[in-house]
Amino acid sequence: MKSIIVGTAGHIDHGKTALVKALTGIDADRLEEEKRRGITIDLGFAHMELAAANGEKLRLGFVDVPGHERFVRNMLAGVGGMDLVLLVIAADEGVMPQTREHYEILQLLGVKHGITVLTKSDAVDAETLDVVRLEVGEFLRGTFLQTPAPMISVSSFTGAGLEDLKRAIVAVAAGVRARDTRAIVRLPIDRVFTIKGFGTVVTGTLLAGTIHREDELEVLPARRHVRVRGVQVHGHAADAAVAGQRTALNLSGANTEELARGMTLAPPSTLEPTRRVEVSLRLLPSAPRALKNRARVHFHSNTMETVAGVVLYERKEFEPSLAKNARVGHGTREARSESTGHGGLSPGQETFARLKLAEPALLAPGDRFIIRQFSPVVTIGGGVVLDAATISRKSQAPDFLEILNGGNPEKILTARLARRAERGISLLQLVSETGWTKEMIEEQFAGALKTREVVRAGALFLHAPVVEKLRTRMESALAEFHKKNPLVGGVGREELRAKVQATAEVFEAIAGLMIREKKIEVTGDLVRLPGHGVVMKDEEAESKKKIEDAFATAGLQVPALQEVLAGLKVDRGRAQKIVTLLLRERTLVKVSDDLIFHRSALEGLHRKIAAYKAKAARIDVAAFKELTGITRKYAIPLLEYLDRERVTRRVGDVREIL
Ligand SMILES: Nc1nc2c(ncn2[C@@H]2O[C@H](COP(=O)(O)OP(=O)(O)OP(=O)(O)O)[C@@H](O)[C@H]2O)c(=O)[nH]1
Ligand SMILES: [Mg+2]
Repeated sequence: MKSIIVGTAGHIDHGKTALVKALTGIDADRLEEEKRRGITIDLGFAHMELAAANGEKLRLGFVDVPGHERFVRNMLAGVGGMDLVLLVIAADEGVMPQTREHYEILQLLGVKHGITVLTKSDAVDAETLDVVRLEVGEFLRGTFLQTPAPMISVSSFTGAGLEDLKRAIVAVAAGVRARDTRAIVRLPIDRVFTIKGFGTVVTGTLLAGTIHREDELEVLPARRHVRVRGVQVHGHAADAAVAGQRTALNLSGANTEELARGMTLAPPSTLEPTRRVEVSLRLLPSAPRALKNRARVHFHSNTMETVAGVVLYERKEFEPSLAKNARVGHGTREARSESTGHGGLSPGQETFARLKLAEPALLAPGDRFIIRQFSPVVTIGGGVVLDAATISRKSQAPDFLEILNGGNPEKILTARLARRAERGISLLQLVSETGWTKEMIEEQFAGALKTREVVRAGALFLHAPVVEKLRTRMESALAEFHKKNPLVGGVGREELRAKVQATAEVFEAIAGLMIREKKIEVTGDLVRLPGHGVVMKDEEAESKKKIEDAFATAGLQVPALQEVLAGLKVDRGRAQKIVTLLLRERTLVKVSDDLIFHRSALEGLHRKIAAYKAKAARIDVAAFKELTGITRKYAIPLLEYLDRERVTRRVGDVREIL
């Protein structure tokens, strides 16, 4: 079963609501004021089912919009989810101002499927109808509604043409692509109300994904968590609503005052509201004047609206051949001229821009939007959101935006990866930046991971050139260290990480990679280049063994270091270096200025304390001495060591075992 959203558009009084009623039997004008004044003020909804050509059921959700010029903002809240639009033009009036304005909006929003409906055919004679047909055909030329898109004349009064219209809807609907299943669930709210005995209900057109009963969702930008108590699709209770359906949700966790049109429901902690978006922006050829850099405009996207400041980037000439097409984004490189500075955007032109929103909104790349002049309020342009996760205050590189605009998911992901440079980016961050599911992202990266263009580093993805850079830094840092410290076994991890300037996560990932490739070696805490580090002469190696053994056999009753060194064949200086080496390797551990222990002895101590903890939560010096069999001389520094290691904590005269 296919579900699509059919929207109306057109001038006031041209018979949109009457047509929806003639088709569905439902009066979409639900407000008392609408009924009294005989006009539509806010969005209206209806639904019906038709049989598709293949015999399957076709579910149609209708969104009926107001034609009055004062209510264009309500129309904009409804137009976002439309798959197929009925452009309604009364045969006795022809093309009127809001016919044009609505039609321009539909094109800016990238609506691809539609039917032109000439209403009130009963009110004109056949000749007039023919003339209107020609006029309207001319008006539509070069756009998504030009022939072969159907143009059908109907009368909602006599029913003439309605069957033709239904057939045309079925035919056009067959070409409507199913909603994106690779995108994260998003339901922009268009209505909020209460039903007695039910509580809070919100409605909207589900843009992507599936919402089930009992799902936990987050209301954004309010960041309120709610639970779905019930789902209704087309007025009937359902277990789930799927993308492309008019959806009503009964929610717990929020009351009507806390929810409003313009907010969006999404999975919890997945998507981020923003106040800055990078966009591709087109000014309508009919815009009254050029759009100045830093102009303020009204911004509408999905069901939300706010005020936005426009920062124009390098200008992109708008291809004349596209001028009447619905193509707003996805411009080609050729469509962009050289930088023309910030002289403003002329009518008919297209450019990249940054929009600064007065309030945070949940927007995702690919979302279409409309801008209206601040005052007087008229529709002047629109475009597509390219990036809603601007990580820099500076202008984005045009190349980056060009790739986002290009629409190739793999290239987009790689560009987003490259933008994060040394920090890398996690799968969850990518989900939040793109609005795509994890599965979609992993699938898109599969090829690049194989060719090593993208490298997976723990929870992070890194771009290959960045990995290369870090690897080079690591190698030169190590080479330099070995040159300066020929007798030392390697650099400590933290020291090396600081030199490489990588986060802990990225550093570990790169190190892991290099270990597997045998480009570096690691012993304990020390990292070195293969073949580097300590090259010991026989007597040095023998001395090293002697020192190690002396401490290993001593247990916790360690000898003084000087005593051990005195018995060696090598001189003082070299002996000291060997001790440094053992300390770096963490074979030996310095516990106080004059006490050094073998690692194995300390490990034994840790085990003893752990076992003791099973009997008592606290230990004092006497008990510690008894437990370890050592004198006060060793006991005090060892206890202080344990405090530092957070194995124990001193409380007065005793130690709490942690
Ligand atoms: N003769 C005739 N009149 C019609 C037909 N359809 C609608 N009308 C009349 O046209 C007027 C406007 O109809 P609506 O359906 O409310 O128009 P609308 O486009 O929804 O108007 P708004 O929502 O306010 O923009 C009403 O008085 C209808 O009775 C038709 O097929 N034939
Ligand atoms: Mg109406």
